[in-house]
Amino acid sequence: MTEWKRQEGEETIFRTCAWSPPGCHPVGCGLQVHVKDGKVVKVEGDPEHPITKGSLCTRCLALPEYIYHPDRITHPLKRAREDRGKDKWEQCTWDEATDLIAQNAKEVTEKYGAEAICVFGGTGREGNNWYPQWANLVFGTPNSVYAQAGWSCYGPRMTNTAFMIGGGYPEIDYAQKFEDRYEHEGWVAPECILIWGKEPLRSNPDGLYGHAVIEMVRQFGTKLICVDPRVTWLGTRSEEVLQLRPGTDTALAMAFIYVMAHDDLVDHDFIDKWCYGYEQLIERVQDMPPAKAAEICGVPEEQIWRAARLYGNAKPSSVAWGLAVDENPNGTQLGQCLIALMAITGFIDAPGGTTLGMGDDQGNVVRDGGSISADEKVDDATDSTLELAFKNGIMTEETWGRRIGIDKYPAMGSILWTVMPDEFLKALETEKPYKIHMAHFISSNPIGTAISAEPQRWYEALKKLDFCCAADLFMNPTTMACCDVFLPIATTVEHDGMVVTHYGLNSSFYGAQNKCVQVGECKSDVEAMMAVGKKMYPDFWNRFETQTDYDNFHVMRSWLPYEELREKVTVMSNEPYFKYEVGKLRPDGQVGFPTSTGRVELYSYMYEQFGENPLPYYEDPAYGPERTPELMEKYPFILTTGARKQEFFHSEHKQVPSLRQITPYPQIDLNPADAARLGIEEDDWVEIASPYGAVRQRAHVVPTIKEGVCHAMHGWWYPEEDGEEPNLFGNWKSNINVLMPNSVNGVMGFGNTFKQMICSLKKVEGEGGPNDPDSTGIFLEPSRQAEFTYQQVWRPTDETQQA
Ligand SMILES: Nc1nc2c(c(=O)[nH]1)N[C@H]1C(S)=C(S)[C@@H](COP(=O)(O)OP(=O)(O)OC[C@H]3O[C@@H](n4cnc5c(=O)[nH]c(N)nc54)[C@H](O)[C@@H]3O)O[C@H]1N2
Ligand SMILES: Nc1nc2c(c(=O)[nH]1)N[C@H]1C(S)=C(S)[C@@H](COP(=O)(O)OP(=O)(O)OC[C@H]3O[C@@H](n4cnc5c(=O)[nH]c(N)nc54)[C@H](O)[C@@H]3O)O[C@H]1N2
Ligand code: SF4
Ligand SMILES: [Mo]
Repeated sequence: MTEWKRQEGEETIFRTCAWSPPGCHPVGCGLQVHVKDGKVVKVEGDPEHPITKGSLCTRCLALPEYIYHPDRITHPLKRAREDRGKDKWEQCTWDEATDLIAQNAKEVTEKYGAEAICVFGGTGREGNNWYPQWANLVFGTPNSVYAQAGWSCYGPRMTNTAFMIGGGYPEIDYAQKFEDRYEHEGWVAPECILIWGKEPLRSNPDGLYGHAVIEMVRQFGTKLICVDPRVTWLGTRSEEVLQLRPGTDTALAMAFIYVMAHDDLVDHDFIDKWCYGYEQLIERVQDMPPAKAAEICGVPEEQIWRAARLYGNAKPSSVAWGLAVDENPNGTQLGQCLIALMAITGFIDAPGGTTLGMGDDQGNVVRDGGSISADEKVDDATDSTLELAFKNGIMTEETWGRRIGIDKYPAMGSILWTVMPDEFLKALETEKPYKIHMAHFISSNPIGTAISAEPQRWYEALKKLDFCCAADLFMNPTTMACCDVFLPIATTVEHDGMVVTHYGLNSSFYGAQNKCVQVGECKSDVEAMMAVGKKMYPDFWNRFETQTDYDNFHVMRSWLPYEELREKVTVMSNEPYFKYEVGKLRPDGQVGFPTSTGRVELYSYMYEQFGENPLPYYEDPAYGPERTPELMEKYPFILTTGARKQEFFHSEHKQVPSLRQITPYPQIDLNPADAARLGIEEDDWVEIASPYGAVRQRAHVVPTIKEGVCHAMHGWWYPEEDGEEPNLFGNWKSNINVLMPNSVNGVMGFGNTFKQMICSLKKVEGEGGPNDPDSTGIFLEPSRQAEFTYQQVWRPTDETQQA
């Protein structure tokens, strides 16, 4: 094994694992970073990395351009409150910047209580790992905010898993936990992978290394089934692509279970021993025979039978479930069906099936294939963030009880440590149940073009706050519009750290992030947090001097002391299969799954407890021909959005030349038949409108998208443009989320319309680009009628009361 740091001529070469910034999930891909005269000169893949074996995607290859980009902020900045929206930033010292943050936080806490502060975090970047700590341990507030309508990313799938299986996160098995990988004794390749609303080649989400799917297809003949309204790259290599109408997935998944039961393609032994509620589930799916699902989903009936049989006959089989599960108000039920499909085959936690992790929902019990027992707990190091906050007098339980929106959505509050986002937006606007005065943004840009639905509302609401600060790397619409202090953050190769897949919920390996260079005065997220923490609650925070102190303090992070991990670069988790048979899944050491029945709950007591139907049911999309027929005349297309592109991570990377040249403009995909009818040609600028607003993107006419459906890119702004208000880097021009409502949620609060809205399309005459003055900020009258939630459709039935 090559050393983690070596000298070759004038270059020092570091072996390290990537996380963020720039944006990525904890995939931990292996890098070799070449440094000359204190500067990164080249980044290449690390052939010795057990998972990625030398391959990298474009974003890591473009790291040098990102690190040394002229627009990158490398010193702390401050700005007078009256200059918000103007480019009137002044450089200041870290001491001054952190003083300003601490002073304001203390003032707000004294006057209104700590809950008047909120901390925004986005998706699983490293910085995002710390936003509950910033909230609960630095500011003592319960209000961490993940601002996506209906908390529609990973949270719903985690909740499905927690309620039905008891914890962890099911992932396809690509021998990712073992050093010898595909050679590992006992490992077998999945014979079939059902890929549902996910494109892992582009997204590598949450620690899944998507390229492994290609490896298994090539080396072991693994067959693929894709459920997707678009034919993706993997789709073209699949046995079946079920091109359904977006948002109708639950009908299709119920029909899959119907076929499995009809043909008796299930593992009765496993079901008898380890599943609860199979009979009720099968009775429920009798409502959804393939013929009915075919009609709802716009998929041939024959194909449903064929695909479900292919899946049901495969031994072993696996399921890759993606974001389309979360971004759907009926997605809780979809997730429920997909977990059932993983379990009734008997291939859950089995080789070549769907792996489970041993982490609890804090992600903190994994060690060397076994759990950390209570007597191994050292001081308060294994306490959760909340326990630490209470114990150290930083936050009281009473303050924790004021977390916004959780009274209305307790299911969400029981699994996730944040506010209920849609309710939080209302709280900002109405100042009820109380007024929020201060916000801190870490790895999230809610006025920008990714996380928020109706960003126009977030913009108005956030501008009112007394004090705002951010920890980021570039100016963006949020920092420009409302921040008073800006803390410059170090990239993944500029600080030490640790990365673990699935945030510890299902770890394949632990990787070291090894510091290679220092840029300006940038600090890591943890260092920035410690700097403010020391000024807020020194008794707690003064115990840490370096990021390594902090990492080693936390069990999830200190599975191996950082100093040892650095030398090894990666250490495999080696988690075994069939953990439920030997008591390795339950905290009490009993066999079975950590649910109340000890089994996989196909009939879910937890759902029932939170007022949700314990069994899956289908509901039509919130917007569409069934529920909003009158709107369809004006908005006849079904709109799905945000399928990932390898060159961008959400709103990021638009300023990196070699990445931007791959896709220089935002694109809306539409079918050639639709394009012909509308007189739209490739590259035409198109105005896309919904009842909430209108924006422009460029037409990409492709047969791979279903007729009547279009797909728009998310995350588009123009960092090369004027950043001052009102333009805000062209934030409103192509931002597809201007068209999306908040508050279209399922019973437990989850789901949004990002993947199943309605829209109209119109060719823009003339030049029509984003710089056409007519195209700036076209808002239609926002209609707030969206609050017809799914609760109004589904009501508890007698059946719910039984059991
Ligand atoms: N390069 C890159 N990687 C990323 C990200 C990024 O921005 N860029 N973002 C990260 C984040 S936060 C996440 S959550 C993951 C998400 O990653 P994935 O889970 O892979 O999700 P998406 O790429 O959004 O969408 C996957 C597929 O769902 C299809 N789809 C659209 N609507 C529907 C529908 O209604 N039903 C079904 N069945 N399919 C549908 C799309 O056509 C697309 O092919 O990616 C992560 N990785
Ligand atoms: N229409 C549509 N919209 C979507 C989606 C979709 O499918 N369709 N997907 C949604 C999903 S799943 C998600 S998760 C959200 C994501 O939304 P967000 O996670 O909020 O993404 P960004 O808006 O790109 O904001 C991230 C900011 O963090 C900064 N940053 C990156 N890495 C770090 C770091 O390690 N530390 C710090 N301090 N800052 C960092 C970046 O510079 C950027 O300004 O977007 C959602 N938006
Ligand atoms: S998935 Fe791509 S961007 Fe993310 S760490 Fe791996 S190579 Fe880098
Ligand atoms: Mo996400």
